[in-house]
Amino acid sequence: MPRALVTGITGQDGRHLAELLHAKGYEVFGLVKGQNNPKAESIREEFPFVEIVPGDLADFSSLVSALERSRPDEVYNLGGVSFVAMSFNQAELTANITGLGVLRMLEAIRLVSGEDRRIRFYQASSSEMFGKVRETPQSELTPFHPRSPYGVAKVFGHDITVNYRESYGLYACSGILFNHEGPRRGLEFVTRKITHAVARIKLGLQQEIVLGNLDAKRDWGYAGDYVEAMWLMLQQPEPDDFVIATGETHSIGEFLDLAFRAAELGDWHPYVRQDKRFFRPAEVDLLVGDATKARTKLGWVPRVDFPGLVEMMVRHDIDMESRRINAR
Ligand code: F7E
Repeated sequence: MPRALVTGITGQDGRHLAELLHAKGYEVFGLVKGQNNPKAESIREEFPFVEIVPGDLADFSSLVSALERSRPDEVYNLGGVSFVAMSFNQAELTANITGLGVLRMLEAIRLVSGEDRRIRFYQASSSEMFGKVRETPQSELTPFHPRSPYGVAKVFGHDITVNYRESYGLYACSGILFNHEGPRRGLEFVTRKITHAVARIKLGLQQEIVLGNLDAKRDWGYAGDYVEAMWLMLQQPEPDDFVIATGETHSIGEFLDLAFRAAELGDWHPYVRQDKRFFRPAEVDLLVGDATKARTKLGWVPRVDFPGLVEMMVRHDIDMESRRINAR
């Protein structure tokens, strides 16, 4: 039975990946930080097959212990600060966990795996590294120009992954994933913030949605499709880096169009208010990925399209909020 250690198991991608690995017959270990972390409890309830391993990306020795305990064939590093807006307020924390955390894990793998370099490593890199984009669409060859402390930390994580592969022969891959969403997305991210609010407006629980910049454009895919690409990257004869994206870009306005249509609410303009609070000090205006390499070498293709994604999220949130009302 192959064994995998996943950091960030309590997040959206961690949950999707835990399910995927379990279905493929893996023993799944999830790194969880802190004492009595309530998120660990929710993982135990939702995924009883996951073995929780205590540890923190800020603490090198805890990573060594986690590797010794889980003895993984594969490590998926999905942990860290993932909310770009928050990284502006907690830049040092973001650099430490999202950036240096990658180095700590790589170094722990190097130490624990010794000469045989058996452990395969996946780094969750991000399209935020492209930031103020130098070309469109963005591919593995596009230079980086990050626009947030998060993007800067991700560039470090990406570069150090490539460096450990080239320096020590580690099987280390970096997946440059464009935005990927779904019903498990946190409510702070714009897509889920919108679909959750749309559901509540539909059910008469809320009157408006307060948002920031509506002009930003993103390449949005479905998280369930994207974790498959992570796994595929670690099954190849040679490690490499891949852009994972749909190749389509849409504005927040277009997302609103589809979300309001899915809930049969009509025009969204009367419901949406903009507030400076949700604007960022520096913005990433346009992202659209070229995933040709992933398609050709990994045989990866996204299954859920943009309208399908928005509808899935709106439906889920209407069901969730309706159940809440009925449980009162
Ligand atoms: O923002 C704009 C905001 O927070 C998308 C993370 O998974 O994907 C994600 O990063 C856009 C931005 O995601 C609101 O200014 C407008 O232009 O949903 P988001 P993100 O920053 O693109 C990348 C690939 C990652 O790696 C990250 O970890 O939406 N926007 N109004 C808003 N954004 C939020 N959150 N809230 C608003 O009210």
